[in-house]
Amino acid sequence: MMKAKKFTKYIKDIGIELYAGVPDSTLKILCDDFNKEKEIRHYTTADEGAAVALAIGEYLSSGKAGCVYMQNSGIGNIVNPITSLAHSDVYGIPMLLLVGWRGEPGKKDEPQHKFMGKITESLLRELEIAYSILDAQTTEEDLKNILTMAKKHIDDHRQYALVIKKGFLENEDQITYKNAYSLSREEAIRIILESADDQSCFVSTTGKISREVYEQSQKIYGGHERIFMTVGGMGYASIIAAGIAANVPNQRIYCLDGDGALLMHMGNLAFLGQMSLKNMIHICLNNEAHESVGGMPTGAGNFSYEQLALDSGYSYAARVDSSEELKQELRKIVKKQENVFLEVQIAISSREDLGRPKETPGENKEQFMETVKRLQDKE
Ligand SMILES: Cc1ncc(C[n+]2csc(CCOP(=O)(O)OP(=O)(O)O)c2C)c(N)n1
Repeated sequence: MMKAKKFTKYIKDIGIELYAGVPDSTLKILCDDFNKEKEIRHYTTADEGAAVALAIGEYLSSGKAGCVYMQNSGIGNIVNPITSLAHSDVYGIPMLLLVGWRGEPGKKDEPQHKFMGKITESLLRELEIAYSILDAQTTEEDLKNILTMAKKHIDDHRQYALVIKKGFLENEDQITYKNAYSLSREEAIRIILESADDQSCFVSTTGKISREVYEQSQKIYGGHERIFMTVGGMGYASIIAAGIAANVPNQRIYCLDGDGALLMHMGNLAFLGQMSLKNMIHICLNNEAHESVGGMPTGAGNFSYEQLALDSGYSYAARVDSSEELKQELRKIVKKQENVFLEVQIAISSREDLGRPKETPGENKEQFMETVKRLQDKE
């Protein structure tokens, strides 16, 4: 086990000054350290591919490799800039990748991590990225040797990855991130679900939002067959919702999005503005943070998603930060037949004992599809 501060120091020692990525729970302690460190340049990017691009810019302007960190699901987002730009067959841009390993074979984890966990090593091999695995047994001496090897790849204009297992980083006092808002996400979700009619369906985004929607749906509706949880594919919930809404014009589809997820594929907002669906209500639960993986700031700061939605072509948008305002807006919105966006400013918090879906994703999919069909047949 290693202290995050020490790990960062060893990386700095091989000449890396730029640190960029998207937070992950396996790397929470390290992300906290990057946020505290005064001597490094640290940026939280909207997606992992952008962090790779930032490291490319770093190299082009300084000749120094950058460090890009991510959950292994983020490998999905780096494949294009790595294969088509950074790989030695193209520009040959070196960088150090830190990859948090979810879904490690043989370890219990959520279903959305299973396949990516299984193929993480083979994907890196396929991308011709040499790598080492760091775990609870990795000593300082091991790390020094691994980084000497990484440096050789970097000097040879190649990428090198450190695949980090849970247990490598020593648990220490973690930062509790705060913002200026008091409405809890769970309360906001409860109010939204309670305000919807019994024909409405919901698409929820990756992380704890889906877990809270699942629990609240169970409490309020006695089941969860009207919700589709976007358990992976962070950033795509709104487009999935649009795909559904376009086929079921007489039903209202709510998308419960997160600010981090919305940022990750923000270009889609312009597409949704153009699609102009009259039966979709897009709600961004904005805590200015990646709460589900530890509450680290998104990097967008106090950004107006309401304004962004209007500029993207939504015909109505509003911003609220209290239960009363939220209830009022929802009463207004349900009367509209418009392309609606609602930004809800919420606190960075969640319940320790928050549950997880009990069914498999496949079972949930079947239930959701049957429900959508039944509600359509009733029309
Ligand atoms: C491509 C990808 N990168 C990173 C993650 C890890 N991850 C899961 S949830 C989450 C935070 C989402 O933040 P936000 O949408 O703001 O919702 P919040 O958790 O704050 O409610 C992250 C980074 C992921 N699932 N997929």
